[in-house]
Formats: sequence, C-alpha cells, structure tokens
Amino acid sequence: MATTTWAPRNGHIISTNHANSPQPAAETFDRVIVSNRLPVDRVQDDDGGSRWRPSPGGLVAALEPMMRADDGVWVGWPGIADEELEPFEIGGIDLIPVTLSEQEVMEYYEGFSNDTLWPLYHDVIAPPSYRREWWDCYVKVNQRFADTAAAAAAHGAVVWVHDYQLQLVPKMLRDARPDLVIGFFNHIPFPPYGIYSQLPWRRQIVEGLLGADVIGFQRLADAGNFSRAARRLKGYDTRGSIIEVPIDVDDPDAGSHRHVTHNRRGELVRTVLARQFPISIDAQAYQELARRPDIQERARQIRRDLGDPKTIMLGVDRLDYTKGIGHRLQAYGELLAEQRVSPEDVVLVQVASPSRERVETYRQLRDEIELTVGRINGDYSTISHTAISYLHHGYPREEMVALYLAADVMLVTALRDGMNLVAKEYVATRVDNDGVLLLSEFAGASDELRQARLINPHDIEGLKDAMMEALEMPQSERSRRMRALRKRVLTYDVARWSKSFLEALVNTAHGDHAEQKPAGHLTRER
Ligand code: GDG
Repeated sequence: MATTTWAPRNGHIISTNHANSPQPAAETFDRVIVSNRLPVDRVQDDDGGSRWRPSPGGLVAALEPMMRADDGVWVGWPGIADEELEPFEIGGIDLIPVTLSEQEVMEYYEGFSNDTLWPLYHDVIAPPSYRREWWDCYVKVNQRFADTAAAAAAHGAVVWVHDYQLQLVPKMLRDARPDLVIGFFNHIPFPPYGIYSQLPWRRQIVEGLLGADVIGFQRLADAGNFSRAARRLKGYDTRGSIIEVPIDVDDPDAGSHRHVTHNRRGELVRTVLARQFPISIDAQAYQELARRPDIQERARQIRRDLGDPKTIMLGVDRLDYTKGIGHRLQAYGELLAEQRVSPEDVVLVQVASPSRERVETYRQLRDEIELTVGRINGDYSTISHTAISYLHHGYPREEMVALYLAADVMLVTALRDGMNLVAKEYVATRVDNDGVLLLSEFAGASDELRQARLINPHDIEGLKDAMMEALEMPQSERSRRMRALRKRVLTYDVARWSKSFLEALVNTAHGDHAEQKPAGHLTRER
C-alpha cells in the first residue's frame, strides 16, 4: 500500500497512487467506519493527472486514532459520480470507495437524502418531496454500502455507521452479519413523531436503525423522538434509553444476538441503546490556531479592512435554509431602519459557504438571501461603510479562525440544527475570553452552551433586542459568560465524544449496555 503521510489539519495535498495500492479482497478489519462521503477530495493536476486531498473535519480528527490503528477502515463515496476505484490508503488510513452513478447521486443523495429526509428531519422548514423512485434508489445504495462494509468487516468487528443517508445500513448489516457490533450516529435532528409520521417509508427507516446495538443522537429530545417512533410504529417497549426489539426465535441467527433478555411479557428481546452523544470539535486545535500571531494579525487586518467599526457581527453557515440566515438579516435590517444601529458603527459579516447547489430549494434560497442583502446594502450602506459584508465562498480554516477572533458578536440563528459546530468553534477560538455568542434554542449546542445569549430566531423583536444587548454587554459579563462556555467546549471535545460512543459500543459487545448512563453529558431537555 502507499505510504504517503496525511497531514489533515494543514490542508497539505498528498499524492496517492491508488492503482498501485490495491486492497486484497480477503483483507478484513476489526473497526469499520461507514459514512456517505469518504474524508477526501479529488483535485486535478496541471499535467492532467489527479490527486487525493484529505478533506479534514472534526469527524476525521475524532476518528483518526481509531482509523490509524492497523485494523481500521473507512467505507464511503469519494464524491465523484461513476468513478470505479480500488481501495486506497492515505497516511495509514485505509479507504474503501463505494461507487455511485450520476443517476444515484441525483436520486439517493440530492433527492432522497437532501430533498426528502433533510427537510423532514428539520421540522419541515422546507416541504419534503416524497418520490418513490428516490426511495427505491436509497434502498439500493444503502444495500451497496452495507455489502461493502460487510465484506470489509472481520468476525465480531465494530462497525460505526454515520448519518441520515445510511439509515437502512444497520439492519442490512445485521441481517448479513449477526456477529458484528453495530453503532449508528445521527448528525441531524430526529423529528417529533407528528412530523416523522409523514414519511411514507417511516416503518422501514425505524427498522433499519434498530439493526444497530447503539443509536446515537445529538440531543436527549432526538433520542426521545426516536424511541417514541419505535413504540408507535412497531409497538416495541422502551425503558429509559433502552428499546426492546423482539427476537424471532425461528430465525437461525436468533442465538447470535448479544444482550438478549426477556421483556415483561416473557418474550425474548434484544436491547438497543438509543441516547444522546452530543458531538463536539477538536477544541485544542482551534485554540492553537487562535494563539498564532499571524492569525491574530489577520484578525486585526480584517477589522481595519472593514473600516474599523465599533462592532463586528459574524454569521458563518453553509447556505442552508435550516440556518436562519434570512431571519438574522431581517432583524439586522430592521435595527438599521429604526436607526438603533448605524453602519458607521456596526458591520455584519456573513459567510455563506456554497452548498447543494444542484438542489432547487437551495438555488431559490440563494436568490432570496442575495436579494435581501442587496436591498439592505442599497438602503443603508454609505460610500465608506457597507452594512453587510456578504461572502459566498468557502475559506481555509485559518481564515475562519481569524474571522472568529475579529467578531465581537457571533450570530447562530438556526431554525433547527443537530448541533452547530460553528458555535463551539467560536467559543474555542476566544482565547481572550471575550465575544458574545447569540445562540438559537433550536440548535443542539444550546443544551450545553447555557451561558450563551439564547434566542428564538422566529421572534424577530426578541432577536433584535438580543443583538442590541450583545452590542452593549459590559466587558465583565462578556468575560464571565465566555469563560463558562470555554470550560464546557474544551472539556467535552470531539475526542471525548468518539470515546464515549465507542465505549458504549464496546460495552455492548460485552452485553452490558442496559446499565449505561450518559457519561457527563447533559440529560436535560429543552
Ligand atoms: C451537520 C449538522 C452538526 C463552514 N463554512 C466553512 C467551513 N465551515 C465549517 C464550519 C463547521 C462546519 O463547516 C459546519 O458544521 P455545522 O455543525 O455548523 O453544520 P452542518 O454542516 O449542517 O453539519 C450539524 C454537524 O453535522 C456535525 O454533527 O453539528 O447540526 O447539520 O465546522 O467551520 N469551514 C471552512 N471554510 C468555510 O468556508 N474551512
């Protein structure tokens, strides 16, 4: 196999010659990660060749220790349609690509994942499309991921499946390989039953997820919503975070299940743990970037370039309708109209990184947001001061950290968000214990970040008042709040998150998950 070094946090580009590093078909692994995307991007060379570049993120950082061990492998789509690739390796991480055709990208990914499940799971902020051919494709592609993972997994291996694109994989894996220990983590919310029950395939998805031994959610409320769906749709009993799934005693694999017990009616059941494991970030890495003199200088430069305003407000989001960008623009626009703020004193920097641009709803959203930004700037900017600095780009992480450092007020106004890592990144970078975080109650992060100024983004008057409060907040209060937030984010980082999930899975392998309690994480619901 290739022996290139992967330096995931510096964005270094590494060549890999995957054609020369085939994976022996017989090779199997004790630990398997399955996610829609592999953590790599393909970049074209000037000479017509191509290279793989790691696309580092919190998940890669969290799972790196598990993946770097000899026995780990990552199964996923490399992000390009119709590419048949052999397994390859980058810096000690083995990757097994799953091929998707252009049609499958349209139906499984852009269709069922991003235009059915995404809006449904985010409280139908946008109307979900229910298309039977998309569902058929979702089943077919999930089966391909499951088959690939099953072929890669050694006997008794731990397989950790990620996110809403792959909710059928746990059951498919269990059916094929009852010896495996299977975990699933849902990065986005799981909706209340009244919403979830719209889904024509609601029963199959619940059955798919219940193939796992441990199902992780961001919030206590999400886990509760899932347990309710299991009760309502399947009639299964639940005890706290345990769901009891009856075992078919005629099934020849019935004897291979772990943690089997009798329910209160005396039936044989396997128990599934469904509870919250709030995800986090590599807080130390953000803190280290924030301490770099060149990045601090860049933050000062950004302020100068913006005309040295008294206050910089910042929003950083994928351009997605769940993030409440329109609500925040409306609140800010009204503050300008009412002359409660002046563009001479305040600037709003909005980074809206391009996202899902082939999905029609996202194209419309971009038009709406850019129309609003144009109107506000047209009405309130002056020759020397622009009311909103709007940036439809992706930036390197160093630039993001400089922006966080420059921002006096961070606006996280999501209408629904599994967690929202941006909120945690802002806190981790504020090594000066300064800055105000306005945080939506509808983001999972609000369960943990109680010292933020919590807001309801639908309440525009409330949002305006919170923005004014943030602009005027005394330094002592800013510092008191930020210290408490930092303590939380630095303690509960992404390494701790993956460790606690994997411990729950390993305990499962030993048959004792019924006794587990959420370790140190919040049990409070909002
Ligand atoms: C899903 C769930 C959950 C954004 N623009 C740039 C950039 N980013 C980075 C941020 C942050 C990440 O992307 C976005 O994470 P979020 O958590 O805010 O939101 P989603 O993308 O919707 O993520 C979410 C998450 O999964 C994890 O479970 O928290 O609720 O929806 O890290 O910094 N990074 C760079 N340039 C950009 O322009 N480098």
